[in-house]
Amino acid sequence: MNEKMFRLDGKVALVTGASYGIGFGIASAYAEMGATIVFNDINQEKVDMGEKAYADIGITAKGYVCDVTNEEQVKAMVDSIVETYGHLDILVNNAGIIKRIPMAEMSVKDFSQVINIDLVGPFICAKAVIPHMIKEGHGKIINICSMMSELGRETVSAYAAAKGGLKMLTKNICSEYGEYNIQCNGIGPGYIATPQTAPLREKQPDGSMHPFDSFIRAKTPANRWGDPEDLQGPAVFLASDASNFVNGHILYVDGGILAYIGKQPQ
Ligand code: NAP
Ligand code: GCO
Repeated sequence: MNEKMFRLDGKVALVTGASYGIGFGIASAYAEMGATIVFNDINQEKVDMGEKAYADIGITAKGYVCDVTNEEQVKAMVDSIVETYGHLDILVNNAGIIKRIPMAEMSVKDFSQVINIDLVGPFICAKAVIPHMIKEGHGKIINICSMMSELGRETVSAYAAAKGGLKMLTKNICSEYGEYNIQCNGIGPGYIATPQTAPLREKQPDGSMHPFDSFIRAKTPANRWGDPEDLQGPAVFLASDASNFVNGHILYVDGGILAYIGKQPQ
């Protein structure tokens, strides 16, 4: 056992939807551990923003304009990465959206869009990289799941269905491709302070805390929201040789929410 097991030197990592937010945090950590970083976003403006954000912290990261729901674009991106760098060792299926609408009021179009990006997208990306990983004799696929892979709550039916499905897709990729030395695991973040959750943390007109903000702090033993940085260590572990016998596992990084009934109201 030595610390090099946690290094990513010589590895090429694709992190989807990583211009900012959780994906940016994970990709930055991979670069610090020696990996070559590539990422995608759905338009050139966001890709340019992302490449500059990485450059501002001393990381060279190539960005691709690619919608994870578009199989042709994903295949072209993955083929370009392999042609450019010779291999693709790590895929983080991070790109995702949420729509907070009561289920009975949600349109099929909105429900389907969330499922498409949050579940079909990871399928498309994993399907594109697996043949290359089989050829290389190794690979790491990390799916960014959610507490909603385990729990429901009002207004997030599509998201919970997608993230629950992503948990089982993770277990199935493990089952089907583990024999090729491909490990597929999930990370289940708790409530993380990113643009996706900004509406849940907005101050009220009177300057008080958003009720959901208070609620989450009371449900979290750590009594705080997580930051993308809280996910960096777990993400490096699952991308490194240190986790070569970990497969089909969802690692919850939630400050203890899933273990806790919640603080008694004072
Ligand atoms: P975010 O700030 O909203 O960032 C999501 C990223 O995904 C953005 O860069 C977005 O690009 C990109 N994206 C969206 N649709 C895409 C598509 N079709 N193709 C390619 N890229 C696409 O979200 P986040 O909070 O960082 O979350 C990242 C992942 O963690 C998501 O899967 C989310 O479900 C999951 N998660 C988040 C939390 C949390 O509390 N924040 C907790 C658990 C799990 P645009 O900006 O161009 O839309
Ligand atoms: C919500 C939040 C959550 C988080 C995360 C929790 O509206 O409940 O957006 O879904 O994003 O998925 O793990």
